[in-house]
Amino acid sequence: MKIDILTVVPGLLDGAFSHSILKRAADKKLLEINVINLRDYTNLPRAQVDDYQFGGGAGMVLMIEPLVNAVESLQQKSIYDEIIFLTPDGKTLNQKLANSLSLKNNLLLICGHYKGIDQRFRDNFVTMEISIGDYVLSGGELAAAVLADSIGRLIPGVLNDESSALTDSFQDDLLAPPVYTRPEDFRGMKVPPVLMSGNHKLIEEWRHEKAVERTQLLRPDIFKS
Ligand code: 6GU
Repeated sequence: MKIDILTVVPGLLDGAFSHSILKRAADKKLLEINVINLRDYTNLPRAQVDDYQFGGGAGMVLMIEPLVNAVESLQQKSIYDEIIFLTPDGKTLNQKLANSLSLKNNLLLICGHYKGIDQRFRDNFVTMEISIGDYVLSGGELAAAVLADSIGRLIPGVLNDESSALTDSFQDDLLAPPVYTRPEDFRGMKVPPVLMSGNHKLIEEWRHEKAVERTQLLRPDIFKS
């Protein structure tokens, strides 16, 4: 899979994908992430990409021309399955959406900044709008990083058995059960004995029970009996 990210602040994404699981995905050639600077696609002086909004009001708006120049140039090399604009008024990201996007081959993520982007670009070029939650960020970059991470780790072969996506919180509408590692007793705080029993069936039952308990307690809104 390839994910291209178009931004006016490429520095915000420096290093976001060069560690841990997404680095492994890149090393295994399962995922390629390219950060593209929108300023490379304007012909205006001082690499201008934004302007005042018609009708007045505070805040700059990303201009349609550099955005379209960039998209059309990138489309010479890639056929995008989705052109996604990251925006607080988009559809809220959840695991189901990440799962479905992880099945695509080519995604283009567009990061907004300032007051937003020209509506004509949204109407005519964007195919999907995604938010990462009900709060406002200063730009779409951190949201794009969250989205790319949530998608990238789901690509088959990226995670190994130990970190399998199948046991994640939310994958089956349950939060993950608690986990423990050495030592077995830290200052009198002990690991639940069932985990030391060696009985895998009992352990699986206990984990499921804890996952259900946690979900009912912490996220009654997602709990299905
Ligand atoms: Cl995608 N962008 C911005 N600027 N703020 C957000 C967001 C996106 N998702 C939640 N807040």
